[in-house]
Amino acid sequence: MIGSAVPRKEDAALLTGRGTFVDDIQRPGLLHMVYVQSTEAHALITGIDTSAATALPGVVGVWTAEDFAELPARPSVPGLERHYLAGEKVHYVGEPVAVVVAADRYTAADAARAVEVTYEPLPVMATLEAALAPDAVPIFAPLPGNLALEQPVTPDDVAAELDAAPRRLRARLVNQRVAGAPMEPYGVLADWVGNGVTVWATVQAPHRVRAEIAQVFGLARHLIRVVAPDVGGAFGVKSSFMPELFLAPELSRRLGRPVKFVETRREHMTHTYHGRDQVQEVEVGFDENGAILALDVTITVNIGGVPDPVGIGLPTLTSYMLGGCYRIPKIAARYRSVLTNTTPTASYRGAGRPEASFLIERVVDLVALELGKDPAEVRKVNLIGPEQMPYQTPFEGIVYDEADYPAALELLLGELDYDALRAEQERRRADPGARLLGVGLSTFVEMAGFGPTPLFEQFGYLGGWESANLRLQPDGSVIVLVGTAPHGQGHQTAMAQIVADELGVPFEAVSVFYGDTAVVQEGIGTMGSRGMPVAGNAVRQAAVEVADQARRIAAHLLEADPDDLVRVGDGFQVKGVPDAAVPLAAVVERSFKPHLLPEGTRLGLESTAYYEPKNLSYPSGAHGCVVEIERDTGRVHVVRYVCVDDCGTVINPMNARGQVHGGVAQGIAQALFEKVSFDAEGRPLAASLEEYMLPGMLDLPRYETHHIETRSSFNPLGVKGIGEAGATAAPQAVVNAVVDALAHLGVRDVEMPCTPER
Ligand code: MCN
Ligand code: MO
Repeated sequence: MIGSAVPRKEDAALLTGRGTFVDDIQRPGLLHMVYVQSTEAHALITGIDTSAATALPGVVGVWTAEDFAELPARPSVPGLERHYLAGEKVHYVGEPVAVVVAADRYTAADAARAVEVTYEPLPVMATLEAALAPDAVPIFAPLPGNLALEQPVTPDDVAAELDAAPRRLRARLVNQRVAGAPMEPYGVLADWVGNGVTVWATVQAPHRVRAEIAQVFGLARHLIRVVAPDVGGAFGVKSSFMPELFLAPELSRRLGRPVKFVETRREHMTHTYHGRDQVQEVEVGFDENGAILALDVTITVNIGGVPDPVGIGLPTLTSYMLGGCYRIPKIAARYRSVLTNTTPTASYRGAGRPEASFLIERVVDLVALELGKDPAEVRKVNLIGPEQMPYQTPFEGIVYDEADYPAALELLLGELDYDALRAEQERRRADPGARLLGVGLSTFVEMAGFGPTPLFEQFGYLGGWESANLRLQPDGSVIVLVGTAPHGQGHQTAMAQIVADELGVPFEAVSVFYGDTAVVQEGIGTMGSRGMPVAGNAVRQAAVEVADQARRIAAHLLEADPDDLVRVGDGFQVKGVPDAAVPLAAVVERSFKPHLLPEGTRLGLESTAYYEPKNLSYPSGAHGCVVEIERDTGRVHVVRYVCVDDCGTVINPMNARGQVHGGVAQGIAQALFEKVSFDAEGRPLAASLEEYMLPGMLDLPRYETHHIETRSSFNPLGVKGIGEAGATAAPQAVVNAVVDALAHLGVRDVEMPCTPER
């Protein structure tokens, strides 16, 4: 089954409207919670008048920060404990200031609007420049300045190597702020009954939420049930702290009724985390051939008004991946995480790695332009060869697994018909009536399968092990519980494929459950494309262990040595003796009969496995984009998009392709359309989908996808994650194409999004 494009088990329900999302869940006596969000970007709160709101019929109450003073601050990095509601001051437009509970959502929204908050304005620092200016006012009280973190990722500089390089150039690259914009915004429903609480939430890591609720409320974990039901996309933005995860349970406890919170789109666009927002200062040293000799990078990331521990540290991941697919002997990197009066930023599809891939792929194209060489040639000069794998990068602990980067590029160039495109480009340039043609390449590598604890200590729960529990039912069917919390990736299908192969049972006989802490005892969650590399291997391990138990019972039934048995059809057979066979069903039946088993045999066929990888996996590939630019309007059309991806063993080619399509769509969108921006007063300029330019079907090309399958030796399945690869590869493929189309006019860079105005 591994490698087969079987249709997804989850689609029957989702495509016929039978999915169950947080907002679908009803409870008797349900109350609705809405925030009063700050209208100011930076101000002292001088008063909150709730009288008009509480007077509205149907309103249960209005609570402000001081009403939750008893609730311990959410555990986080020491010094960065998150508050639930803004207390003395607000840090960005959209920050929750008060919470209203009413009998229905409309009344709650009306009441929230009726709450009168008075502010004493403070200077607003909506940009990095303003926040770092000498006269800037500190934004977040626990931190002395707006420079929340300044950190070298590498101990030494590369000044000597840059000095020694025959050529060098500098660039300033901007990776703008974007929004994850999942179909379903954030939602929570909490029902506190007796001495325990059930929380349904649109989260990527329910067990993490359970642990945090346990800590804040001083409750034992078994009294808390967190359920991530069907989740309508997350893209990383549903993996960080949200105050409603704690306020809804607390209000439910106080009111003795269930409380639901579901964001509107506008609330989502100002309240839930944004991603990216990095400025990168780069200096690169290279030779006349285009070989890159040294890279020096300073990253400044805008983390918004209240620091999130993930957002603050993401440039560490950017730094690790700065070398891309290339043999760059010396890299020096450092970063600054800066507070501004904007919505906080944290992980968004790729979380730190797309920013690195964008940087190095733009740099390679700049080097090519500078030398008057073809970007494909400069890539060939620098690519790490397959014989160099595993490849130790300049960063400790960052070792690339098996891959053939040059082969991916060759396949891409062939599929693009690259030389013909170059000839066509020349022809178009000479024809004033023709649209300009540009070709952009992106040979990328990204890190997936967030696992090894030592590497991920800084990011807490983003890494670590994953758990799987597998049980053979008496009828031979299989129930698998897995610790991830997928939200569109198709784990029911992919995990069942793994089990079918390892256990020798039909794919249809396997059901996979996840996302409920009462069903799955332990788990970490779905982020960092760890589904297949970490959880997939946990599931595999559980299946291997159960298959081993079954083999021993079958051997007993056949009076043979377990090592002499082979798998046949749906059972076991003594090697070379077709008559000596036993079906799995008989083995399962026997596994529940202690009197017929050897003394000491464990009853049932079941295993719980924890798997933590020793290393990450490094999906890679080569993407190519062809654009046409209208000469008179500047409008960019993506006319072709070709992907070559290597995610190691492909579990489900259709799913893997779907992941690439989705990621590439988001990457093209970042390159051409999307940007979360604020005016100088910190007011959001793109807080709804009228202003925030999500692409539509007609803005996106037909994707041409190809796979190279190089098994990773870093995990037993040989897989690399692919959930974030498309988003990592695409932005620079598009921008490189846009710049390529305009290069003969002297254009060296176009900032994202490459709008007609730009
Ligand atoms: N797959 C495969 N073979 C591989 C690797 C993956 O067939 N070698 C397929 C499998 O079917 C698997 C899927 O791709 O179910 C994704 O697996 P993986 O790459 O391991 O990633 P995760 O399951 O951990 O998913 C997380 C990843 C992340 S981090 C973001 S962000 C993201 C993404 O997935 N958010 C998504 N894809 C998304 N897709 C949807 N629909 N919605 C989101 O919010
Ligand atoms: Mo993610």
